[in-house]
Amino acid sequence: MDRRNFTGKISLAVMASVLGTDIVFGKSMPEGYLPLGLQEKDPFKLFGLDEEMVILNDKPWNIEAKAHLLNDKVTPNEFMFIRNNGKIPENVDTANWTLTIDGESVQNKKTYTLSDLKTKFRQYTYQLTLECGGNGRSEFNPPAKGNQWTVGAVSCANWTGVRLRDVLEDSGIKSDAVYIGYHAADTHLSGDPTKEPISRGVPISKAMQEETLLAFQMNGKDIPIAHGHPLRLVCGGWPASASGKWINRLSVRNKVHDGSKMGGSSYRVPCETVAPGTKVEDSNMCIIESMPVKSLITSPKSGALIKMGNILTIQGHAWAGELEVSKMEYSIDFGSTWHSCSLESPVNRLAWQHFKTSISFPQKGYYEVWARATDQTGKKQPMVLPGWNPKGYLNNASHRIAVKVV
Ligand SMILES: Nc1nc2c(c(=O)[nH]1)N[C@H]1C(S)=C(S)[C@@H](COP(=O)(O)O)O[C@H]1N2
Ligand SMILES: [Mo]
Repeated sequence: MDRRNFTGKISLAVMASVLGTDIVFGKSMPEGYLPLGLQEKDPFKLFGLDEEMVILNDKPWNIEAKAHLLNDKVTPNEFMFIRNNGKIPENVDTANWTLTIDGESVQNKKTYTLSDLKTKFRQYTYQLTLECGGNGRSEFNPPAKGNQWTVGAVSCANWTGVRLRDVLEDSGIKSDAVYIGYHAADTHLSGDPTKEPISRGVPISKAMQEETLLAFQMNGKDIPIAHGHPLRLVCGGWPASASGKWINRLSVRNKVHDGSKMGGSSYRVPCETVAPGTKVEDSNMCIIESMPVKSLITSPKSGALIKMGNILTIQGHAWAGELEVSKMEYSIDFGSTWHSCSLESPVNRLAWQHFKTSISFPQKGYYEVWARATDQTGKKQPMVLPGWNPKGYLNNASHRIAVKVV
């Protein structure tokens, strides 16, 4: 964030949210004064991130976790990936923030303040898995343009808010409603105020699910600014691009939403598998919906050393978009034989599941532990890169760690 843009425009509430605590005598600060704590450009301090998080891009900010940082059952704020398409809004005024529900297929266009949302509707908390559609992009060949995410653009935090369904029902949706599209307060990198960095959405059926939230809290506190303070949409199990941050308007559409990054090769893949590098017509590209089955070994860290005769415990998470993961396996012989891990049920639908197992190795030497999840329909993670697509989405290949037995 740029000091010049900060000064004078930023509200006390936003400063407090970036600092992670109230500014006790904030009302006495001279107008336009930027507290020292915010003159910091260090993204780790700015976003309260662990120093091991990896910065992929600073314009806009895109930051991922390493596998071993994601070992917690519920992802803490400091290990949560940050993915931005534009500039994080700087003048968020929580007291005057509103959400407008409009669009062709709404009966009554309505505007809610945050306190309307909080008081008028029942609140729910769910653990929801959010994975960037481009997570794993760095492995594609030929390479795909965009942030070179490895494995760490996934999180499962606790989200608290109201059901989108309850708010949509309050505004009244018409029977011809097809899709909802979000609009948000972040700004386009070009500086052009008429352009939206991203404006995506989901079909009505996904919007109406119990777990689809208009959230104002993450992990029990106000959502951090980088993750969408003061209001974000959370559509667990779908590419996280559907979960609009800083939202101030939701349009109920009578057609598939046509906002920024809904068309072309954005968050879309060839409807049928194509050979790597193929040019695919727009009309043969399909919007990514539920994310595919995937897993991550979060402990130990790749490169672990263990003593011959000792048992290695591995653990991690598995998820499968809208589906449940029904089986978790590992291999230490490059996929020739597979053995099962214990797997917990999700705490709620769309939350990732935790696996664990103990492994003993036959002799000293170099090994790889490969992990493979199977979803409830029997679909397994592939061993190698799945179907190539122009933007490098949906790489759910088996995760692996190196282990040396000495
Ligand atoms: N307004 C807005 N919402 C957004 C984005 C954005 O750039 N602007 N990025 C999307 C993408 S592509 C992802 S992967 C997730 C990332 O959420 P996070 O930064 O909270 O992890 O936010 C989504 N929501
Ligand atoms: Mo994303």
